Amino acid sequence: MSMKIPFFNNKQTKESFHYTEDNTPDHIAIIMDGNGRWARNRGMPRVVGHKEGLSAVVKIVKVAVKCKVKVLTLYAFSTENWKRPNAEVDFILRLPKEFLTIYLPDLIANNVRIEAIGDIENLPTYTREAVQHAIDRTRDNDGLQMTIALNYGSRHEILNAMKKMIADVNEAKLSLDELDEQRFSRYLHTAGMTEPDLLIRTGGEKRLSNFLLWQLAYTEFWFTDVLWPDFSEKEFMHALEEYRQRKRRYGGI
Ligand code: V0D
Repeated sequence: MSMKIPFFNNKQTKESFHYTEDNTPDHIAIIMDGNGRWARNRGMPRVVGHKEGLSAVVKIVKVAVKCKVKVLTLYAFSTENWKRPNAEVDFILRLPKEFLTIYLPDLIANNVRIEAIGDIENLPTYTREAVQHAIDRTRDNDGLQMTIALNYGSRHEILNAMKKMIADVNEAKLSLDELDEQRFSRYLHTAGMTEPDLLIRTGGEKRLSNFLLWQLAYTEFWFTDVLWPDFSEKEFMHALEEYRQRKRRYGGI
């Protein structure tokens, strides 16, 4: 049975009305695909779609806050994205600063904590510094955790985890007998995070594209043809509703 629970967060605004429904996923991962196509459909350059994608991000973050989702992990830039034309890569890597300049105060007002996963060290300084500033600035917030996957690739993450783990074995900090799934996952970028309950991919493709391969082992998948800039509260709520139905069905068998 679902029930609405009014709730005011510590920022006490009229808008900060939260409600919970049974079986709301705690952790949602999203592949935000379809930005380039959104622009092309309008006869505009691809980068216009990426920029339009920014407003969809903040919109969905706010809906997630409202639904009391605990973690939102967004695939913003993959290690494969470097293969795109230089000008597009450069444009995309300037988006975090642009996004945060506009929306960081709003995210802080919503008690959001920003985190990043991926190979952050190998990003341009302007990208890394903008993201690091946001992480530092939101460190003490205890509302929604918004994890940005930046320069992220899952196979790279797994291989890197394995290397660090082997180093610990060689230094006798870990023995092979005590190695299990739980210990291994501590070497991943997502160490300490819960695994996603629901994966959403917009833009019509039905694949993982090297996103969270280990972490998605038991996750429910939900795909939509809607392009990311058009993704709205309505589709997000639809995904949550289908997730709740699936959980209820399994529970009944
Ligand atoms: C482009 C659509 C938000 C997908 C959304 C550099 C691709 C817009 C961020 C963001 C991107 C990054 C860091 C942060 C807060 C937000 C972002 C990138 C691309 C990759 F702390 N949108 N966004 N980062 N796109």
